[in-house]
Amino acid sequence: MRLVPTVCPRDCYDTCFLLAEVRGGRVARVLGDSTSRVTRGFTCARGAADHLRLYRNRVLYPHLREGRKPGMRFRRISWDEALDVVSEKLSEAIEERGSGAVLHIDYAGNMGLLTQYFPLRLWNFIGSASTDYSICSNSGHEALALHYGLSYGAEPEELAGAKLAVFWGFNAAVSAPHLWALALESRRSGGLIVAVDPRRSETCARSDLWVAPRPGSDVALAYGVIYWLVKEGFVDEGFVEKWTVGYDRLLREAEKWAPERVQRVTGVPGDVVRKLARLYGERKPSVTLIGFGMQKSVVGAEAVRAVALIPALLGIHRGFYYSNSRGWLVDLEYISGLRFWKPSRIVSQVGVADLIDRGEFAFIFVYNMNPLLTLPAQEVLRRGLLRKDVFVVVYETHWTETAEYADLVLPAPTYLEKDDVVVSYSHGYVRLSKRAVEPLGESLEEYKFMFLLAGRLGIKDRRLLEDPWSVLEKALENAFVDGDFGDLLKGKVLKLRSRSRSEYQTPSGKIELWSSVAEERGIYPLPQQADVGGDGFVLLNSATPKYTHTQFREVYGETPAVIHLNPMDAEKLGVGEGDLVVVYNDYGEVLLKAFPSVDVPEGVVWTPRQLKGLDGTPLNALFPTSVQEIGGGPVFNSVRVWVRRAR
Ligand SMILES: Nc1nc2c(c(=O)[nH]1)N[C@H]1C(S)=C(S)[C@@H](COP(=O)(O)OP(=O)(O)OC[C@H]3O[C@@H](n4cnc5c(=O)[nH]c(N)nc54)[C@H](O)[C@@H]3O)O[C@H]1N2
Ligand SMILES: Nc1nc2c(c(=O)[nH]1)N[C@H]1C(S)=C(S)[C@@H](COP(=O)(O)OP(=O)(O)OC[C@H]3O[C@@H](n4cnc5c(=O)[nH]c(N)nc54)[C@H](O)[C@@H]3O)O[C@H]1N2
Ligand code: SF4
Ligand SMILES: [Mo]
Repeated sequence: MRLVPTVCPRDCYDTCFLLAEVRGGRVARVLGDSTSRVTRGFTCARGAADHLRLYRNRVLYPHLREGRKPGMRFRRISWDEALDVVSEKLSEAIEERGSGAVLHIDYAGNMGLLTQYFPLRLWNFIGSASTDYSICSNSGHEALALHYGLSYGAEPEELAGAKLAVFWGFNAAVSAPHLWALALESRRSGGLIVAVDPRRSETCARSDLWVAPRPGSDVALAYGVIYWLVKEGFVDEGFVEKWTVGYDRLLREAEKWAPERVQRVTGVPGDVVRKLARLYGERKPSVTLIGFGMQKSVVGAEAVRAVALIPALLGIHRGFYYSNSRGWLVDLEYISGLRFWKPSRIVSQVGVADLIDRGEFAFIFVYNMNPLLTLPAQEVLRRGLLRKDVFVVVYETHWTETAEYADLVLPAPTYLEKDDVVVSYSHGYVRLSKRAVEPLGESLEEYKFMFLLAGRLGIKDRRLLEDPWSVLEKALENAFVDGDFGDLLKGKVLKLRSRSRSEYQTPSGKIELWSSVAEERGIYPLPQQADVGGDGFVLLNSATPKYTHTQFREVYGETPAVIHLNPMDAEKLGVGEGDLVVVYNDYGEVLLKAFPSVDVPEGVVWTPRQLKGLDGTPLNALFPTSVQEIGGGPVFNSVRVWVRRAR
């Protein structure tokens, strides 16, 4: 028996240190590793099931399509043949239609530097089209940029000693179990936890105070809090004077948010808003954790802007946590090759279905992502991928819905089968993630494939062909506080260096409550509450404990095709528990099973995200390709739907 130190590379806040227990050449168990100060020896239901997922539903060999699309009839081929096909189709696309007709679609299925970033070198070298990576958190990053410069903030360890942790639109009990555990620990020294969420999420249920604004009304709520901070003298005037600009303008705006108006817009009783302000004023230090979830709405970026202004008034440097990925000194541009080469064009990831459907691409390479369940506008996307003039390659660890639309499927090893380095977007602890077992079947590391393909294409550029570990060494040269790349290779745990918390990369070098960058871009310099009223139900959809997006269905079965609605709404619709309902809007319809639940307010429905309906239609058929003004992010939590009983 061997215990191999690895790191969970999934798109998850926690980036756990894990131990793979290897017996007889197979991974028999995956355990939490107690050497991490943040993730401390326990795993979630997903990490603990990785040894099962490793051996199920795997793509083990290259496969070329034989049957029609969509479908799963493929012929196994050799890597040699696969490389011939890819290089031929790629060269043909570039010759006939230019490198802008080649598109790579990828996200964070595995966040390893060698898996997620390094292989981009080839695409950037070729100058293919890239997406803008807007599907998840970009709008919030750009929102914070308006007021703070880079978006980094508090680090998870600070939660344990916080007197107040506010989880704002962030269901951490499910989406970040280790951050949540640290927050729970703060209770031992008198810390309090508040959750702000329209529905009673797992996090709300376990918090000391649950504040429930209407979906999309967080700007009003934040102004309501600011109003009381000012009225009750909780604003740290010395800090505001020294570190911020635009306080007068913010004050004038906040004065417009008297308690009655805040209550009218948010639905939150006036005394609760005041209580939240008092908690903020009296309990320091506090950390405000802003969720990616809340941010994925038509008013998401505005909400992030507004909430992030609160800590500045309390006199805390960057007293929020959103994502620290842009605060580390890891040279991602060097790893991905963006330092040397640029995509010929950058297209909206959220809106890419429209472009594919219009026939803008001749060659599409999908990897590290399962867009056929996770991107919006599924009907359009599917129609686009069925076009005769596009060749689709899917490079995957597992057979997915996206493979059903592929012409060629390539086998990738999971993190348990390769060495890599994973950088977390919350905490700063890094160690080498070691291969536990050899790659299964003929699965091949992404960077090796990149080199082979470059060879087939006759590319000889020395920078492109640089050894991946030497690239990582350079990219991490100044990254650590307490060691260097050599230490990392020896298995040491290192801590990432973060930029100073009191450094603000704004034009004034201060926290710009009134954002000059926004003003220049024609965006209102202060956060603005838009009218979010409308007909039908607001569809909220969020992460559930057993799945990372569409992963782990191999272990836990399909994501439950359910919808939760308030019992009053259920009664009005004549819908009882377990009834089949059609959930629909202008974009599509999905068949789901209904569950009345008091955890969901009237006028709102909730589903697990990225599910497949009972009729096979993806939930994401219900979402448009429209994007947020700031950062181009998706609108998954502000789309309206209607519900009727299925006949
Ligand atoms: N188990 C699990 N964990 C995950 C993931 C996973 O798939 N599974 N995915 C990871 C990834 S990629 C991401 S992006 C994160 C997402 O993690 P979170 O940021 O926690 O996002 P969600 O789970 O989408 O939703 C958070 C909460 O926002 C609430 N919300 C929706 N609209 C509003 C609003 O207008 N105002 C307020 N105040 N709240 C609102 C929802 O009701 C929900 O409870 O999770 C990461 N962690
Ligand atoms: N309705 C709705 N849709 C959403 C969201 C929402 O809140 N609501 N949230 C959005 C958000 S925040 C996100 S982050 C996206 C996530 O969208 P995706 O990234 O598409 O989500 P996953 O299902 O995790 O897909 C990752 C894929 O990468 C594969 N993979 C894992 N490891 C490796 C590897 O080492 N190599 C290779 N080649 N492949 C690997 C997995 O098998 C999996 O199929 O979904 C978005 N879609
Ligand atoms: S999915 Fe997240 S919580 Fe679960 S093991 Fe991986 S990093 Fe840890
Ligand atoms: Mo995400």
